[in-house]
Amino acid sequence: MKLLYLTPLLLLVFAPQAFADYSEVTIVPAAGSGAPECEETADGCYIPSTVTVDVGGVVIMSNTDTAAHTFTSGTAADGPSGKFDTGLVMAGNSFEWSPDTVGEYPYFCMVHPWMEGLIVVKGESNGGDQPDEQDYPTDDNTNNDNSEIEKLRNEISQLKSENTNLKADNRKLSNQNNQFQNTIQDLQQQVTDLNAILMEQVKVIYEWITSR
Ligand SMILES: [Cu+2]
Repeated sequence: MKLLYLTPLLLLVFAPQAFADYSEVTIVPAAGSGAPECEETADGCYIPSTVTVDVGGVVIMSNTDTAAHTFTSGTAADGPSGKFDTGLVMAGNSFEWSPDTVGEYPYFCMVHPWMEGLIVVKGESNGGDQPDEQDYPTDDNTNNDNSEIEKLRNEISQLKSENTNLKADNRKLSNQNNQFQNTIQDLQQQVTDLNAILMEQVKVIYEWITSR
């Protein structure tokens, strides 16, 4: 039954991973895209030519090509849209853009206008891909939790038996204490008796002395 209560917590913990697919994407220019014809290929001039990322995710624009390129939002036909612009990215350098608005953002290269790509930004709460079954806790996770609970149960029963032992010890000590107290009372009684006898003798001796 307790597992049923744990399940919503587990979902909360694991839910963010459900969106991990789109939290970070990397775009690179196709090798040799400084010259036209990449636009004729299936891969396009930016690879991948269409990427999907969540709002708040990160798009890494990495220039792995030998030529300098830009990643500029907008289209070659209409010009820059102003959403993002890497400026000229030299070979080996990169640029990060974190989208904060859902939408489709075409982009192009200012130097090589045949280079065009598309970034699709999705919201996490609506429009985002539904998390896959695999993104929820798997049987393995559940088993881990079960073994965790089993461990705790064992610890609890160990502590309980320890507690029982301690209680038994406590009772023994308490009995011993009672016995000691009885012994003390007996001894005190004996002392009192001896005192009485002593006083009686003192009286007898005193009477004997004064009678002489
Ligand atoms: Cu370019």
